[in-house]
Amino acid sequence: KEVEQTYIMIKPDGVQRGLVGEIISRFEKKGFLLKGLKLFQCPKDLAQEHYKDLKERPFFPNLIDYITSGPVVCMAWEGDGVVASARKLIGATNPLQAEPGTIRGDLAVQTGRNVVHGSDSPDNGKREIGLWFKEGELAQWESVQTPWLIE
Ligand code: DAT
Ligand code: MG
Repeated sequence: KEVEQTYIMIKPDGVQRGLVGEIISRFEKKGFLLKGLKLFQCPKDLAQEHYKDLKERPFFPNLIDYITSGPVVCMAWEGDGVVASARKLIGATNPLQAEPGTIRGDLAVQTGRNVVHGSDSPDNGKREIGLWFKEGELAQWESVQTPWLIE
């Protein structure tokens, strides 16, 4: 069975606010495996494809402007249960409703500036990693920590 992967992205507000290290740290410390990482200026068509399920929503144009307003940090993280666990680490879409201890609960106040994205299902994890990373951009490696995290 394939190991589960999720697409995590630090949005332009997270980059501008100097939260890149802090956000990466949360996933690193949890014990997931980093498979891909890059700073990237997202073109409009990619942002639209990424959020295509939301294209009829009134906030869609704003969302696309926001995501393309500056560089983002693209990440692929791997591990059993990583999709749901990353969503928990990230917290609710509206940061005012996100629990303290979550990334959005601790670091953001508005839905339109909620600093980070995480895939909502393993299928979307695969789809989004395929969208944001090119062939050869993911690293094949094993962490020396793995035997100390997984029995
Ligand atoms: P999430 O990012 O928690 O998966 P989502 O997939 O429903 O949430 O929406 C994607 C992004 O779109 C979200 O992070 C911020 C924006 N968004 C969602 N609902 C919104 C709303 N009601 N008003 C403004 N922006 C919204
Ligand atoms: Mg979503």
